[in-house]
Amino acid sequence: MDLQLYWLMTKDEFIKFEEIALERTFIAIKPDGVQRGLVGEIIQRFERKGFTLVSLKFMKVSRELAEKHYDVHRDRPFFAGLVEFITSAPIVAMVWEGDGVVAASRKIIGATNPLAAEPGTIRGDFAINIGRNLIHGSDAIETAQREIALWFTEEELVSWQPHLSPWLHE
Ligand code: IDP
Ligand code: MG
Repeated sequence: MDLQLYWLMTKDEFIKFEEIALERTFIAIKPDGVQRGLVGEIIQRFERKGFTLVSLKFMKVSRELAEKHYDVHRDRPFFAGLVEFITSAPIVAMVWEGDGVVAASRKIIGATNPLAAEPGTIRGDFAINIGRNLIHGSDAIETAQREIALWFTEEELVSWQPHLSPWLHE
């Protein structure tokens, strides 16, 4: 974004610009990430990359929400165990925003099987088992939209103008 344009925009104009231009993704730190004390470490990786936090909540997940979230996996053999695990202890649900945030988050997270995940990714650095892979991230823009709507109300999504923006974008 043009630096001069950025400073000249009113708050309403910025919010409109943001709605048109910015992508959002749904990220959840699963119960193993919380229990292992990795919440700060995980959040820091998204923060220092330059993405913007739009919402965050610490919560126990209901069976209904877990089943809806993982609906695409309903017929897979691991579905019951996955729902059991996600509902077993608190998680951190978040929305992050920025250009290309959906695909970039998947890279930050790493491959589904942590033993195949590259070092430097969250799963590659901190996990060893597919059923304890610490974190969820939406796999496509449409999935992100569905998941954000499932986990958050419109009021919980905070549009704001990070002062770092001109130092992160041309
Ligand atoms: P993703 O989290 O990398 O998007 P998905 O294929 O969408 O991976 O699977 C959702 C979650 O289900 C995984 O993160 C993992 O926790 C769990 N899962 C996937 N495949 C298996 C499996 O073969 N055994 C046990 N758990 C699995
Ligand atoms: Mg997935």
